[in-house]
Amino acid sequence: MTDITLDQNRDLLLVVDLQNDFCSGGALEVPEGERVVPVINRLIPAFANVGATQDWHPVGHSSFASQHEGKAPFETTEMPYGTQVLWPDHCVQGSRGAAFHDDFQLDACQFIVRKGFRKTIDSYSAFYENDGETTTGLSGYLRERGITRLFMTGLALDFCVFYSALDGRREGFEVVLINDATAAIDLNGSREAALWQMEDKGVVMTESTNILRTVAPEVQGA
Ligand code: VGL
Ligand code: ZN
Repeated sequence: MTDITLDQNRDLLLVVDLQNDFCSGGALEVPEGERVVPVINRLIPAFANVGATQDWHPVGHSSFASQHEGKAPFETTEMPYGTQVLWPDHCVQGSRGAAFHDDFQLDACQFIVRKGFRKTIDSYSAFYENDGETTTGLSGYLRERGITRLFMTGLALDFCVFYSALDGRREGFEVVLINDATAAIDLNGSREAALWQMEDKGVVMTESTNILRTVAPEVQGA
């Protein structure tokens, strides 16, 4: 695989939803989600620009199956903005499950975008809520900082990482997916579908070693 040389002025490492509820034992666990934590920690020192997203739902959020009579987690329902997967209650604001994984080097993050805080609408993407219109403000923020290329990591590959990557493309950013720094929920083949659609939209696929190989040993991280 080809090496990717970073341009510190314009590249940003985006860490999506590296929260307890998406790791083993969490309310919406991604199988072995925590496996990505050391990979991401190794990548962090290689980047001058690092940011994170945090899934941040109020109690009784409309994406929770518990709010829909007769519905079980992982079933779907129709919302005014389209079809919505219903999830177990997860990432409730202020809860232990919503906190970042303890080992994640959060101190390196220059910003945290919280999303999913409006009770009646879910938000997978770091850029837009699930209506595809309501913005989080992230693209304006990144543009003002001169960022043009996003390196995507975190959880879950087939939901929040996927929608963030596609919206990043839609907003005109170059997007690179660091495969071994993500893990999938994989609901009904959603992992394969996400990978295929990302490639189709011009998301570049790579592995962390293709980036780490190009940086000096002293910044290759822990
Ligand atoms: C996510 C489902 C619900 C994610 C967040 O971070 O991928 N997935 N909320
Ligand atoms: Zn959520």
